[in-house]
Amino acid sequence: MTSEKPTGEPLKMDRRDFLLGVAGTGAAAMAPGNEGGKLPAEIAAEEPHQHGVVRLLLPQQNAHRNRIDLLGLWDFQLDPEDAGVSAQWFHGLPSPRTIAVPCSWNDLFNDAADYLGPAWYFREVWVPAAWRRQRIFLYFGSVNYAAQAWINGTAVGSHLGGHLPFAFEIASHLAWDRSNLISVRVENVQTATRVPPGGNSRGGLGGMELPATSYDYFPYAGIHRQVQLVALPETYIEDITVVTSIEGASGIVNVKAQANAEWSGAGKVQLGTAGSAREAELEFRRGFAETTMRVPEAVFWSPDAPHLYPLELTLSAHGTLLDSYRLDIGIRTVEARGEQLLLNGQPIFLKGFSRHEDFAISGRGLNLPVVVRDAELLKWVGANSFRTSHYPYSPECMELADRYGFMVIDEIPAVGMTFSDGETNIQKRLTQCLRDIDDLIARDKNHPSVIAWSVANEPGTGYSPGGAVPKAEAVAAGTKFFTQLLGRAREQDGTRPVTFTTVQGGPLEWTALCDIACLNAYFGWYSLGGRLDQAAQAFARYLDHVNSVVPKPTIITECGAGTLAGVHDEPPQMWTEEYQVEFLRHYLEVVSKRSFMAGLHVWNFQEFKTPQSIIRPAGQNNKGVFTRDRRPKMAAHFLRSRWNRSLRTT
Ligand code: BDP
Repeated sequence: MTSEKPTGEPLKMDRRDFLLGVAGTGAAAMAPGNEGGKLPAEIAAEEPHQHGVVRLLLPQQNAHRNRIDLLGLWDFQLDPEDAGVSAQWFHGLPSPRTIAVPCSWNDLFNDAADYLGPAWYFREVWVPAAWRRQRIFLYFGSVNYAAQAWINGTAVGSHLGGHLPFAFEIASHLAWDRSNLISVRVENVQTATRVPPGGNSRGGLGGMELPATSYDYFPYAGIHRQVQLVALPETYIEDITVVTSIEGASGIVNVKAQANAEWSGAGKVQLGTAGSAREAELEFRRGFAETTMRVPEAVFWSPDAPHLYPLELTLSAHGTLLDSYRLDIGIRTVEARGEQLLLNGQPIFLKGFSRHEDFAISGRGLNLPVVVRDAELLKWVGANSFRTSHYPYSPECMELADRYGFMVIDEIPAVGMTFSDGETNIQKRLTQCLRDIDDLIARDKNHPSVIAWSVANEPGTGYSPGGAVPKAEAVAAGTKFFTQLLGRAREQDGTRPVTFTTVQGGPLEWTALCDIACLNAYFGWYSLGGRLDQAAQAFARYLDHVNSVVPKPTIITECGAGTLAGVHDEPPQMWTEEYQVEFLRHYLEVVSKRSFMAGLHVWNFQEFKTPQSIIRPAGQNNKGVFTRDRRPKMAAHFLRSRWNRSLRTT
């Protein structure tokens, strides 16, 4: 075990080192995440390319736009031999079973529990004749990880990366006098150049886990969110960007709009509800228009008063409406200034959790009752914030965050980034990360709840003594990587702080590139277990040290202790409910004494599934304050009593 120290080597590596010591092997020695089924070598070696991808505004239905939900029961077949493409399964599956969409496949079928290789989805759909003169797209909210789609046997596109939406334009491949066949080939093979990377390096849990990942959550695979046929008018709104600022009691709302095909013409923005609505004319030139509106005596969005204003944007020609799109916006500002995080010019303290989209049976599939229940429980426990660890969450979850008043740190799936496996791999991961941050900002930029972008979770050098790459070189490669990635986020959105979460003891050169220092800390768990007083002292030293190097607003984005629900002891022992309470009490105490602290997120909101290993009982990470079925542990009651006191109180 490593001992705690305020600087230098990563302090949380003991988990991995311990396992490496026992196993005498890293994940590199193992096949990447494929124990559940035989994988063709070429899939692991050759990354498929992304093509035909169109970015759409979140589909909605109104007088000009239409959509058909394709959720429900689809045909499904695993393809462990990767025979589907050559056997033309896109015309129909040879021996299908039935799957639910959306859902991960892993918890549905015993023979697919750890299977991450190719699998096929198939269904038929009629397209209404009334859509004939429309632009038609096949839209996916999230497919993990690689998706390839066919319409009536013709390939229409492919996409890489889970948790973010994409669409393919399909009108020219549709039949109008019969039903259409949709097939989708999906796989989540773990490779070194994906984001997150698979069990390429040392592995998140030391390379002994099943399936082998480089991260501590289950690599659920499948069609995870909405699938829709979307019909848009010939001239349509491609993008809207709303940026708000505050002048005295007034809200200033800047709206930029993009129409397709460099369209020129007239448009309008209506802000507010009928009766009190304001309007502004838009003049589109080469597809672009902009206006700024003033809302006197505005109600500013905040966790205490998450007020939303409806905003409707329309395009018209010769008095006829061509398209419209509606958003709910919040007027607010967010800023990292000095050592404080400011919302509407006032210092704010984030109380809440880093979370996972995870539930029994549905896996990582969109589960709307759970999305709503989680928002209710967050409110109940007194949270005002969460992080979308370790990937973007569903649009529905983000919509609820706007309505409930949760301040969100919105994160791309860049978990387990390392910098010792060569320039080619690093560059490939960077390409995917840049695509992810572009897509995330495009999807979520108009949510008032999003107060920061996070471009990674716990990147590490990947350095090992005796390895080919010296540590300084790996640190320099990371600096280059994060300079580019954070720079891209700032370029796409100059209105929100950007950050990533640092592993305990990770290189502070990288943290210094961020606007907020986000730290994950596990003193009292992975080190100094059972010695909470010493752990609190080590934690305090660590915070003060980081602050002396990076004097910026600082947030604990993870801290937590594994806890078996219903297990009690006095004095508190590790794994008991009492220990989790005492662990959190110590952390809150240390944090509350430091003015540079701008928040604390407990790891985790709820227990979640993770690869099986000797440190994860029953394949579950037990650091949840709620159980996996969302029942409160003692710590939930403890946090509730602390967090409901006042906004600042930790
Ligand atoms: C952090 C990771 C998170 C893990 C957590 C833990 O960011 O994914 O689940 O630690 O070990 O390193 O519980």
